[in-house]
Amino acid sequence: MKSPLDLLDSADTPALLDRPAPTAPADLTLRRGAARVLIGNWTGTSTVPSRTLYPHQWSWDSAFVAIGLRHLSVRRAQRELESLLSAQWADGRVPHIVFNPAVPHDAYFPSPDFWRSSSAGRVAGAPRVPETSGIVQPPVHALAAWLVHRADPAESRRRGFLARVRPRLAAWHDYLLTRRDLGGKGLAAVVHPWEPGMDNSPCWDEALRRVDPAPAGAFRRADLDHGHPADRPTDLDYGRYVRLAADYRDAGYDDAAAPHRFAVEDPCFNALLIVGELALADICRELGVPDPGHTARAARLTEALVDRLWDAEAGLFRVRDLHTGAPVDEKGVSGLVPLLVPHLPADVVRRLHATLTGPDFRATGTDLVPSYALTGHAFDPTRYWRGPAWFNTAWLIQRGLTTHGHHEDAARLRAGLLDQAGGSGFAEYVDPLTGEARGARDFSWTAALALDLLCDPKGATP
Ligand code: 9WN
Repeated sequence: MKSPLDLLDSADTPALLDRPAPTAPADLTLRRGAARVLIGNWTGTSTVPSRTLYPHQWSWDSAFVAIGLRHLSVRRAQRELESLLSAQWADGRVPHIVFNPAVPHDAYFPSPDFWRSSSAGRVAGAPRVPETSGIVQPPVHALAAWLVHRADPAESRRRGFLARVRPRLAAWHDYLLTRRDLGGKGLAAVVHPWEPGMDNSPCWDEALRRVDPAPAGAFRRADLDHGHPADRPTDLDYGRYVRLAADYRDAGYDDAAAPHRFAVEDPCFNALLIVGELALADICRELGVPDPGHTARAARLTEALVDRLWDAEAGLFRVRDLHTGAPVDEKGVSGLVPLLVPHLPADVVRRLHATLTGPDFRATGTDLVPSYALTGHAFDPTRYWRGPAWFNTAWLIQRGLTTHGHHEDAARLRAGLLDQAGGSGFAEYVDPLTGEARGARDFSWTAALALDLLCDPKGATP
């Protein structure tokens, strides 16, 4: 029988089969399983997060997928990122979904006829084709581009990969640092709970209470055709998501004109922006072009992140609600992800590590990190971002632990991620108390990030 790796077309994979494969049988099985998922979810130009639940291209998913794909096919990883970036709007935003025109509208909600990017987003600079959503997701792309380059620098140079993506990545970050600096203090704001990628985190509850939900009969959820209602956001949450997205659309996706009834500064989103700016500085160095200010911007953003979002008493970063101006009194995994940022004050790193391994998140063994504090009043082990443990946040925190020299903790988390990725059938997320698989299976970023940790065991390609 053919191995999944043999199914990759050879034009795509010049260097693939030369790569050293893991030798332990369990690792080999995991690698084959992860490759099977990524090959199965490949559409020809990009990778869907899940064939059933998410049948289009998602922004931060594609970045995570590229990070794993680079170990299978550097060219395919490049294509993953470039297909996403080719849907970038003229104002610099990278949309959170790029729709596949071949997929029927009722396969996912909200569909292209809801967002109407090519008409409603015309003035903001949406492309004529493809249709996209009008909101964004966390900026993991510059880091992904840099890691894809590092996987095979010669091939990347030969194809001019970094030179092509750099201007688009820089425009993307410029959009976030200008039009999205809604608080005026140097951080990027998110204007919809889908933007930070952690849709129904309790961190948004208070801000969402201000939003009148769209009536239940005004839309039809497609997610419940595939996902269990107990694992997914509630109808009330969905009504509010729909209202916020419709208001933004009706304002032409214009950040200055939109009502933005939901506007928050999120620590994970901004930490990824900092790491992305540092990746852009590396990219400039590699291309031999002067750094137009990415290093300095990363330093300013780091200062603003600590200044605006660090809660010394709680020992983690908080979300800041721009309507009340106050930090949100909830402990989400987003508040731990800034461990990724290299130049944090030593005391912040020490406290973050203590919170991560303390009673709220209990990351002392091989369990993945819950998306919300185990001790929190809204903790729910099965419902999406209200408790379940996700593989992308575990990967980010594992990288953060390595960045700050916590190698043993990083190795444990890595072992847990690999074990649970394979053991759960590459689940979208798991119950943090039992490890039981939840959400979609054969989920792309779970496979990609497991593959990455298998092939880059220290989990920290510089
Ligand atoms: C809305 C695709 C996306 C992820 C998000 C995750 C979920 C979408 C949804 O799926 O969000 O964007 O329909 O629930 O929360 O992080 O990018 O995998």
